[in-house]
Amino acid sequence: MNEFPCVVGKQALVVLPTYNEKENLNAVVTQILEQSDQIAVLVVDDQSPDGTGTLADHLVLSHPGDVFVLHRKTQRGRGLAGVDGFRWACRQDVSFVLEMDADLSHPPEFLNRLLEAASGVDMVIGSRYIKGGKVVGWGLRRHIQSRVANALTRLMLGIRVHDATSGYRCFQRAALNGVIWGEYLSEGPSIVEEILIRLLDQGCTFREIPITFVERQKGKSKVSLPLIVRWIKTLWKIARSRKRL
Ligand SMILES: Nc1nc2c(ncn2[C@@H]2O[C@H](COP(=O)(O)OP(=O)(O)OP(=O)(O)O)[C@@H](O)[C@H]2O)c(=O)[nH]1
Ligand SMILES: [Mg+2]
Repeated sequence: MNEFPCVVGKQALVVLPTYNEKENLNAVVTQILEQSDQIAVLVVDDQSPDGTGTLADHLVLSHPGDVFVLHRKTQRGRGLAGVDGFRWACRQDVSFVLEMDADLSHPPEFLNRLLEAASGVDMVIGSRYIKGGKVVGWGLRRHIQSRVANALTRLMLGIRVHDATSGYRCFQRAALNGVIWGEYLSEGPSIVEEILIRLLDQGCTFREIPITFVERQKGKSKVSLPLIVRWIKTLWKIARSRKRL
């Protein structure tokens, strides 16, 4: 399958990193496309053992021009996949690039609100932690984990974003293009914070809008203790590398 076709006649492209999301992919892609005929989707799969990549190929065939897939063959990682997906997206003739998780934690109903809020700013963050934002389905431990991750990010990077760890975002393609071609430290989920800080350091503007985050109903989370430890170490490296600039 040609991995570098073009997105034609769309306003926005959603980058959707996937690893073992076979149970969610059809639903999330269908719901995204239902929101607007101006939105296309790029699935970025890391050779998921459960066959998510094959399902993505079928979706490309059943939604020509609306769904695209990038099959990564090198080292897997949420961060590596995100950067490759954004680089692919930045080569396309779209005004906006969005990112979201494929597990339906980021409800596609908010896509149009993110896009509407993006006029006049470089980046819109779908926030759980401003008035109107919500999380559904988490126990106390997950709430604490997420709040601590946010506080740590804000402290270590010295930023005042309410939901600095949110991976539900919309970027002006031009702004993203200005930061995405450099070297990144993150192989894993800290890519969310690393891209955020790159944009802020470039003087990019942002706005947060409330979203509802829904705990995944199907498939398994890829978050584990070693991944959290690596996230903290990489965040530390990101903070130190900024001080050296
Ligand atoms: N391509 C790719 N995608 C990944 C990888 N790890 C995670 N993802 C995707 O990144 C998104 C977020 O991963 P999740 O496992 O849901 O992690 P999370 O949303 O940070 O945490 P939870 O709230 O526990 O679900 C999902 O769409 C995953 O399929 C990876 O190594 N490669
Ligand atoms: Mg998730």
